[in-house]
Amino acid sequence: MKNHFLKYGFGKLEKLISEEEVEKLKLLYDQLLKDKKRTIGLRSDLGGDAEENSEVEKITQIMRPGIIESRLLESTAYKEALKWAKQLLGKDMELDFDMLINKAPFTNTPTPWHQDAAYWINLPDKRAVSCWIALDKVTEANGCMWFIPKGPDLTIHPHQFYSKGGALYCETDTSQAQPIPLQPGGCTFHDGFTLHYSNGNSTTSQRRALILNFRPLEMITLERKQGVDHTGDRKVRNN
Ligand SMILES: O=C(O)CCC(=O)C(=O)O
Repeated sequence: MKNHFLKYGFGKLEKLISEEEVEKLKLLYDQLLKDKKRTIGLRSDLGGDAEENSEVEKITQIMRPGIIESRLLESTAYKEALKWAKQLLGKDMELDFDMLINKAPFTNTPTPWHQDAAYWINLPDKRAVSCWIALDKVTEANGCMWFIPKGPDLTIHPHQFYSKGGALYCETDTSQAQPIPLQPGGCTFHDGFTLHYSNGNSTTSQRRALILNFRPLEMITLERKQGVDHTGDRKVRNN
């Protein structure tokens, strides 16, 4: 996995956490999804501003859920992902932020092609890795992750908003893109410069992902000094 990640910018683990752990996480996850009061200020629709009076978010994103539900932070998911982040990019890696991204049944809204680094401020140490943990079985039909393999390239392509208030997007050649289906408890890792995407959910069940992002502790300190804590509005910060 490490060789693949370092060579292509992404990797996959069949199992990061046990089925029992997945079940515990799903309970906390569903409580947060239902609770619009508690998640206010951290929650938005990655699919764009929800239509007025619409109850259904196209893609629910909840940033830093560990702030409001500390039991998440006790999960072995956080411990195991951190172990891997250190293996992949060095012992100084620490959790920068966590997030939940849920695609509800039949919401049919893709997460457009992008690089995470476009959302972030420009930091001197570019090492960063996101661990995307599937809590449901993920397939092409409900929104598994897709990646475009890359070398050690740190170019950030120009990004723009895909829809008002929604996700960032960049034009790219997708001919080499690879889907990564997973069982619950499996995960992918990608670096901040790897282009990735997911299809909309066209199935009858949810597609719940817990995403943990790691970077060097010194860079997290630098971000916080500049007021960046991964809450607040989405912006292109790094082109
Ligand atoms: O879950 C998704 O659809 C997209 C996730 C993503 O873009 C990320 O983890 O960086």
